[in-house]
Amino acid sequence: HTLSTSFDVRASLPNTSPLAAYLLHLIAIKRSNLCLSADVNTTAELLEVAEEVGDSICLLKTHADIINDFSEKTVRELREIAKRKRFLVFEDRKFGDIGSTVQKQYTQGPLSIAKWAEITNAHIFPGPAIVTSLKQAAASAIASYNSSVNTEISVGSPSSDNSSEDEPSPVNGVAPSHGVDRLHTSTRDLRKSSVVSISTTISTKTEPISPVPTPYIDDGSGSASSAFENLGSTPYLRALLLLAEMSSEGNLLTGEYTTQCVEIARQHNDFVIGFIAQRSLNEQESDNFLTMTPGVSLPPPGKENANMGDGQGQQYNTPRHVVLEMGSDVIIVGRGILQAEDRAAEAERYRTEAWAAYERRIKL
Ligand code: 6AU
Repeated sequence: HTLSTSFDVRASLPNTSPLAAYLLHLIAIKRSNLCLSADVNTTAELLEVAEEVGDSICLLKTHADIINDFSEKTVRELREIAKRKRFLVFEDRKFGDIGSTVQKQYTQGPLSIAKWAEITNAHIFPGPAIVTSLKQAAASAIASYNSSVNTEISVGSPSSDNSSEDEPSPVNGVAPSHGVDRLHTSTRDLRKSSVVSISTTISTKTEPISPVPTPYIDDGSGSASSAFENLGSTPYLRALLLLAEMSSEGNLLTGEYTTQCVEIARQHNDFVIGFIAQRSLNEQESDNFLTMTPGVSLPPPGKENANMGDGQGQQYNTPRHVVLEMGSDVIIVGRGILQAEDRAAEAERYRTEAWAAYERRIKL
């Protein structure tokens, strides 16, 4: 029944997790069910394409492990663009290991995905513990971040020069932006055996867990519309997509495997917000999963019969086919946009096509 229901109405259905509701509203406000797959190899290219197409997308998907110079700067600047242009970030990590290992892969290492991506994805071939483990890791990563910005410990005897008191307090769980200054402050205080904030160390080591962008806040750009204002406040949230089907030729995610995936998602619909799939898998009355579909491209104008593949197993369908005929909600487009001469214009072409297919599907 989600096929004929608008994104706005779906945002308000019972059992819709806060992040899914937020994304559904964001999609409706931006009139964009387009996710850019930003498969680029440098931070500069990532930021450039995010600026160029940010207004046209609801979601930006990354493969952080293909960015040669991925660093804290990559994350900080991407988050700044995401906040300003109002899109969520989805790290396409495709987790696929035992629970204990995926927890570490999600929260540790040079990528520390849980700190900066609202959404990530996982295969279910290791069994359902991959979902519960990622859910647990997301919860504790957020809790530890929140406590890091709120907790102070006393090291030795407090001195009168307690400069940590002068630091701006976190607003809404958001760490102060001048983390490096705070590190210097804490080092000085530590030498003096003064009061040191735990947050100082944690929030300067890596970019703090970012909040979901808050479109309702006027960021000074003058572009906050009343619709964005109505979207309301969203706390730090993380969510998961399960790979239920793939776009590549000869893949094994079919039949009973896909059915099992949907079952697992239903049992954890507070964390699993949807699927990577080629068609809607919402079958039960209570299902309200978001379907996100990769393997989407538009043939260049005048070449409607062009071969729809990349010669390496990828299979492409049009936005209209996946959204209108297969019931998908969000199209994921990489090279179709990245290789265009005018990427902003091409993103708009995809957004318009996918949105028209959605409006036709719900018969607006
Ligand atoms: O549009 P493309 O072909 O340039 O890029 C498609 C993007 C790539 C793939 O890693 C990803 O979508 N992808 C996925 C995802 C999103 O999980 C699943 C799948 O079945 N096929 C697929 O292409 O970044």
